[in-house]
Amino acid sequence: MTVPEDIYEITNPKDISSLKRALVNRLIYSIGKDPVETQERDWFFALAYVVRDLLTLRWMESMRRYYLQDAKRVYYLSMEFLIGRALGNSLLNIGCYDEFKLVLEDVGLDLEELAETEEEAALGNGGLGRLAACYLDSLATLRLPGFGYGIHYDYGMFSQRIEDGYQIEHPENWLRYGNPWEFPRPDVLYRVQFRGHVVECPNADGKRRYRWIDTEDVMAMAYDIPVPGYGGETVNNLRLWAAKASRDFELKYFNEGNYIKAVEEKTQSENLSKVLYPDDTTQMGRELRLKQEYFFVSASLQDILKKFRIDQRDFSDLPQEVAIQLNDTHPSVAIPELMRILLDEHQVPWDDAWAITVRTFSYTNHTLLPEALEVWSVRLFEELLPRHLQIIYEINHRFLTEVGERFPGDMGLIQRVSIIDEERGKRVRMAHLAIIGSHKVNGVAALHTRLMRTTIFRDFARIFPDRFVSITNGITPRRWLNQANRGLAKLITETIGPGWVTDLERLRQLAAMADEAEFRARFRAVKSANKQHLASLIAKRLNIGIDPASLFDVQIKRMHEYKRQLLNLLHVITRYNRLRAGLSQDMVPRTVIFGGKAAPGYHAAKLVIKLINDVSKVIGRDSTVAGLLKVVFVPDYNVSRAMEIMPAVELSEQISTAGMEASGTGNMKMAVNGAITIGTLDGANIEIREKVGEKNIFIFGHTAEQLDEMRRGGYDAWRFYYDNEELKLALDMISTGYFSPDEQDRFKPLIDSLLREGDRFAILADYESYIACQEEVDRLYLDSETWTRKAILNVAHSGWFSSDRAVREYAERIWNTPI
Ligand code: 26V
Repeated sequence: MTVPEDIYEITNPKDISSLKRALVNRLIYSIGKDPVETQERDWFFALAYVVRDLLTLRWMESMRRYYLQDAKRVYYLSMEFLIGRALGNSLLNIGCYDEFKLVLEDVGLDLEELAETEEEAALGNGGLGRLAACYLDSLATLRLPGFGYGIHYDYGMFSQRIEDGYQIEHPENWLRYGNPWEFPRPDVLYRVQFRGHVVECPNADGKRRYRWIDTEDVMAMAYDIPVPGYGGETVNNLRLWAAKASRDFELKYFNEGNYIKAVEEKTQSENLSKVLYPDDTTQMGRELRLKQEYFFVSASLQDILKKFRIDQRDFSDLPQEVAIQLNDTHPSVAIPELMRILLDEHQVPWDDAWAITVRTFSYTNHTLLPEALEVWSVRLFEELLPRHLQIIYEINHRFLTEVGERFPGDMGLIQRVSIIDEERGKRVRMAHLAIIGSHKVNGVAALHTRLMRTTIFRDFARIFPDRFVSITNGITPRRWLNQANRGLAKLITETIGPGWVTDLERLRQLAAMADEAEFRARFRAVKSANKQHLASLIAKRLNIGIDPASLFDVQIKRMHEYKRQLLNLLHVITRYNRLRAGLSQDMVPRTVIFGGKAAPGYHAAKLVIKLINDVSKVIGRDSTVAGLLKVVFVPDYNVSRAMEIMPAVELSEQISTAGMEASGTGNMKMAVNGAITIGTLDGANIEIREKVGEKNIFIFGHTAEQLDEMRRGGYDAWRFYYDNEELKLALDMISTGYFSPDEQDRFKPLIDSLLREGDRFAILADYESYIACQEEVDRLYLDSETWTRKAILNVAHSGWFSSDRAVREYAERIWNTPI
């Protein structure tokens, strides 16, 4: 049917009175509340429904357009999408923010306050999940037919509370009041098989055929979330899968008359999409995690192929029509799954199926840390996915045969590149599978890609010299500048016009302004207002007073040993000691802000949180440093907290052990918000230095190569301890209970890891240059004109870190969907 135009409720989104009518209609008819008797949440839901309505029309138009253009589709498969709140972002992207602000004022409500009632979609751990969300924003803004596929978790990232300085995890029931953005699609339902066994049966033509039978099945039901691009023209889709029991259980037990058992089994299978795994540090090989991975991969591939087959195309066309990006190895079981579908369900010959598969998939690696690389025991794989294991064996066999032919006699090579790790119990190495089954493998920053090619995947780089590419991460300027920092966005738009929102490199035009005193004053006024705002939030929520005139020194990210929050703390303690010794003349007042969650089982990271809080307490109580030094741990760091903090940062702490942070994206968010980075030559910091210029960044510490060399010569932790009195003092204070008088050896494990267990993260080796670098920071901060100039240049030269640039590179170099 064709829809008559006059049926739409809002024909002109700039017409305030029609917006208001729509809002009140939603309140009454969708929420069922009398406008005279409402809570703030009711209005939030009513507003979200109106906005969703506006998105829905454009969403349908976008889908029609893609269909008519017969455009190649890009599918981004990710276990995580760390979206955050959607209201403010959607309003800005469709260009109705101010209009709705007026409408709400009319009914006596404040839009910003209302926006706070939205539960955030925290369906991710950290960098990898947030990157996926930024890329969805860019795909839509660039008008590319790019779709996310993931899991509809009932419980996303846990919320963090701090009790007595310790992290306590609480489940976050973000769907408690329902999710106004999503469309449940009970009709989009796929069967996902598990367990069972494989039987071989000859085909009519005598060829062997495999059937996977007697499986235990779970259903995957779709939830669709609209993803608006900037300007609101294009709206793409994020499809998340929730587990629903298959009716087989019911029938089986109902027939036996065992009703309770039937319901029990039903809840069991629906547990699959219950919770996000909150540990991105160590791979633990849990059965439920592998089930989650296959569950969403299987449903997504069925969905992708169903859409592809609409026009009865031949499978050999798949790579021209479809690109599938694997966000880390988590969805890499998609490779044997597509093979299984082609081989077993459509009788495509192996070589053809393999060529189609490799040309369709590409894989992004996000970490080099060996403990985070995914491996699954062959036993578990065989139990859950017996047919996939067979296919993996066959992929491996053919691959190793080819390698053997190309590199005769190199047995070590065969063992090293095999998908199956034969040592320490047989295990499937998912990264090897992902590399072999993709036509492109990308690292997320230049150094990261180089290390990938020269260290953990060097054999593969030799075997597939053209497969490895580098695409440095990016962040969306819509959320991280236009939305999060309204003050700076306004100043920029007044200075260079509004084009930067979709063409961030235009920020370069600000470079000339850095030399103008008047512009610097305005820039400073914005930063100062942002700092005051953050100070007032901290005062309100944590009841801690911080001085808005002090230097805001910020480290916000997941708690990890390699990110070295402990190194930051050693500087804080050293600073404290210097202040108490009366050496305050060259030091500027500082507020050191930390925020981040530790994985629930990561004891060392949790102990660092406790140490930060203990140090904060001691310093906070010491009147001799009042007004000069303060330490704040902001609990429950998440996307919303990040949006509050980023605009107020002056010093951006990016101090990971060189070679260990694949890219970092918080570093980019802070730079574009006018912070100056203090960091190591790691991840994208290197590229930030290239872009902003080495005079406008504080670099310290050993390079990845130097650390490598140092370790080869034998790392002597004690030498650093004895050679530096201030370091020794700081470590001794921690280990002798200066910050924990109630439990003197509380932090002994942290000190032991440095002094007795080899200091894997080279904290001691980098201490001295870090402290020296921090002294330089103080010197520069005293000269506020020069500081401001450098901060402006950071903004001006951060345009390249837009996720629009990154997604364009994927489109050109990997997906073959150039823009
Ligand atoms: C690993 C695991 C292990 C099994 C359980 C769940 C889980 C979840 C995630 C991960 C991988 C985490 C890797 C990651 O987040 N890497 C970060 O990716 C960012 C985006 O590319 C990058 O900026 C960060 O430097 C990198 O640490």
